[in-house]
Amino acid sequence: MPSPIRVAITGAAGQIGYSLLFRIAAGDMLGSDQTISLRLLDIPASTSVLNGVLMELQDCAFPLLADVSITHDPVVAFDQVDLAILVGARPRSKGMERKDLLTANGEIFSTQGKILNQVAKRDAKILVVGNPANTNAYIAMKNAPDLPAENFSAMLRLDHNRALSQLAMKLGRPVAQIRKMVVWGNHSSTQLPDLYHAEINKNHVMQLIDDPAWIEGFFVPTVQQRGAKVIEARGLSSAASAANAAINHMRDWIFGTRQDDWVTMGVPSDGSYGIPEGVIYGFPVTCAGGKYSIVKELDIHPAYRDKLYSGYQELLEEQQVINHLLPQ
Ligand code: NAX
Repeated sequence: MPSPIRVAITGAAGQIGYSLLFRIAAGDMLGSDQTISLRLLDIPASTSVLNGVLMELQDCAFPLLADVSITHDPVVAFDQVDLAILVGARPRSKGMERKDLLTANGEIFSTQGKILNQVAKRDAKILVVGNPANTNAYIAMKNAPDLPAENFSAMLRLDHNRALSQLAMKLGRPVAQIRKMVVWGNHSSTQLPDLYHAEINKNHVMQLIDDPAWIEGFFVPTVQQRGAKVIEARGLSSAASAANAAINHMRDWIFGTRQDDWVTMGVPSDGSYGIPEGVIYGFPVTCAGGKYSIVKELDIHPAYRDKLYSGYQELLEEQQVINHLLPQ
């Protein structure tokens, strides 16, 4: 069996952490032939909870879990890591302005970016889940100038999966048959789920949708507002589905996307689709050999062109708030 892959997870005592760690340790992310060394990071106030999570991981006796350690020091957590999943972030508290949340969380990701820059493996793959995910990923990337920019990504896979499922339910077809979904832009309510390229058995799904009004009237708003609906129903934000999406994101990035398909990842823009460089944006990507490539030259639905740009503008507005956290 190959030597263990070192995986750091921040916010490990949180609710996404609780759904994520056990699946990773069971082999869902890296396969059943790969041992794993888990580095779990959380803040000192969460030490007791993290200790409980550690005990439960030990009690599972996972054959693939070579070792697991807990810490509140990111230098220890990120030391020589191959993969880092940055989940830990502050929730928005009552009365907190969005601007204050951006700054508070931005500070976490600027510190973690600097430390990853110092101690992570030079080819470490880093996924940011903590919100606002795109901007936090951008902050971490900018504070880690010695790591390749393309090794930083933000999670839009939950939005992508939500879009796949809504379409599958509408068509009464298995989700696995649907290919070429994309959710453009920011992981926020400006995100744009786009099914105009989607296919089932090489047929465009548009040929199968009998009431096109469903797209803008139901599909798009349902995907955009799904997170809020889950909070409304559960009293807590999405956790198991977010953990599942993080696993999907990492697995596809490492092992590759399937033939004739793509997935959505938040990645640094290269100017594709008129989105200027300088933001981390949700694009359709294919992955092979541990690298992603943005799918180019799709025909964008005319009504969507301005919407794609709105997502970019929102990301620029977010960046203005956290500009002081970027190396000048
Ligand atoms: P929880 O509040 O349950 O857990 C967050 C954990 O992070 C806590 O244990 C906390 O102590 C820890 N933490 C806070 N600051 C930290 C720091 N500086 N270093 C390490 N750990 C730190 O939140 P949870 O439901 O797990 O959600 C975590 C984040 O994911 C939130 O920002 C949430 O908004 C975001 N989400 C992102 C999604 C996406 O699709 N990108 C979807 C799900 C989720 O809403």
